[in-house]
Amino acid sequence: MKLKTMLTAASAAVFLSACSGESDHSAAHTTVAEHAEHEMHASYEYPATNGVYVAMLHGTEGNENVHGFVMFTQDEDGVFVAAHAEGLPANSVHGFHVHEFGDCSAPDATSAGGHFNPHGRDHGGPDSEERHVGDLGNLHSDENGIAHLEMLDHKLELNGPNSIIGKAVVVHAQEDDLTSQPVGEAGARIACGVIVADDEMEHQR
Ligand SMILES: [Cu+2]
Repeated sequence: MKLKTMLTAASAAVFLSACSGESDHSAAHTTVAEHAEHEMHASYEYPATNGVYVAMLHGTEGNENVHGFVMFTQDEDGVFVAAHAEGLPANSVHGFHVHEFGDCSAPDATSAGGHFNPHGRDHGGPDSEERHVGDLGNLHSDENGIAHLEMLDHKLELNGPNSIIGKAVVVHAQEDDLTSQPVGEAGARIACGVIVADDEMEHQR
């Protein structure tokens, strides 16, 4: 776990420096091709690490200031999730899920579909027995609008038919109450990113 925490911190630093130097980083990417090109560019300075899956988060229309990333790695006891987002309102809470389609091309990210729910369960929180596989709870921003979350999840899978690879991570405008059906009343989608293998992004250079 210590190694992963260090890796996360290093990636966050690289991400931030890459961001501040890129004038077009927060620009809206209206086509899939543009988005893919941006995704490749944004990932350029990530360390090459096998078995790491990353979703680069891009703000949806009207939320262009929001950006960040989510990393997923297999751990002995589950899937380790490290999320970092910036450009959020200060001291706010935002629903955070894996959605069923790896398509963030719609301006409002509705193209990502609903929560990833391969077992047909009810919506819940990350610690609920009854939950969608994609139910990851909430991101909490600080006074600077920065959110960071590290957690070990026991429902996500990175292999097999219910793998989250190729799906999308979505951040919502409002708090997920973890109980309301079907989506926790988390509101509009403010950021979205497709989950891809970190080493695949390396190959796309
Ligand atoms: Cu969601």
